[in-house]
Amino acid sequence: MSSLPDQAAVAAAIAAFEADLAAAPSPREAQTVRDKYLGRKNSVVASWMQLIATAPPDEKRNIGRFANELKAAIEERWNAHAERADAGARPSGAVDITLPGRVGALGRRHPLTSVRDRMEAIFTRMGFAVVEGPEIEDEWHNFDALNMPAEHPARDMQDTLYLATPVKGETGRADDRRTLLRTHTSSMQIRYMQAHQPPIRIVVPGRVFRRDDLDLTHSPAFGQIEGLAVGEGISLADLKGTLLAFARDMFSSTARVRFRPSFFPYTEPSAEVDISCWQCNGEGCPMCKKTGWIELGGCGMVHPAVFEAVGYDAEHYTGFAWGIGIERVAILRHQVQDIRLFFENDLRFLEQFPY
Ligand code: 2NL
Repeated sequence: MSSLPDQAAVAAAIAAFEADLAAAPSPREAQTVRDKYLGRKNSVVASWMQLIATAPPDEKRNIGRFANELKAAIEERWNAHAERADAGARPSGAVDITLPGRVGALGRRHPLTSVRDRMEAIFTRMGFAVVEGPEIEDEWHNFDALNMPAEHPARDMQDTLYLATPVKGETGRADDRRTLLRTHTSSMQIRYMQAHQPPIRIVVPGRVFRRDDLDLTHSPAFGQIEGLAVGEGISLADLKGTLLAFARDMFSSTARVRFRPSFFPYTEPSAEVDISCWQCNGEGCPMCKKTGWIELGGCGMVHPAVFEAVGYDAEHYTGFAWGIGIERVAILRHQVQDIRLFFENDLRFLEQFPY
């Protein structure tokens, strides 16, 4: 048997490994070199380990130490070699096209924005133009012009958010100069009628404000889409057809609508519009609270006093108008339990909606 391994033998084996590895022409050959020194059977390290069994007792420890030293030295050199080979395999800065793609985080529209866009699209296809207006209004555009005179209860401080900044009023009356956060987008329809002659067909989406506390179904700020059509010979049938077409497009192609008599100062006659429940087709279920109907919004034929306020000939023109809440439509479409979720911007909620 050859002489037992010593420190010189360790150095010699390392040098031999380095020379063999440098001479290896391919990764496959390099692997063979590694196995020759580190493999579990018949390798240099393995044969040194085997010597321990037959060596004199006082040599066993040293042989083990040298074998482990050699093993660690070769592993270190092999790992360094593998890293170099890896880095050399592609030019630095190049993209490794074998890696899975990295998908950038995509944002999405807020569910209220999607619903509003969808509502606008439906009315736009029916020939309505989309118009927007100021959130800060004067009392004349928000109340007087809509047949709500100074004593009207809706003008109360309890219901409406007044601002400290006065504007130049329309009538010159003292209270006409107060400003407020608009309670509906009707005030913009008034502005539009002042600036345009019939025929007109517009929808006015936007944020409106009421002095309400936040709860499951109320928010002091919410979105609305109001619509207005004015022309010659426009009738209640046109209003019904328009809202039925909207309900079928927005909720269900087989939906029916019903009109319940109601009251608004700015329409006569006035009605609440209900849509047949699209979950149970009017049979009665939890969604419609067993009534078969779901309330959509309010509507009516424009009151002659409104036409007079904007200078239209109320004998010559007729028109219809409606108001629908955007959150309400979103709550119904997506079956959301709490209106506050729309305003909290918690991504766990928002990410549940389609783009
Ligand atoms: C509701 C009720 C409604 C209108 C809004 C309107 C606008 C003008 C003239 C006449 Cl300029 N009417 N808008 C009419 C009826 C009802 O909204 O409860 N909305 C959620």
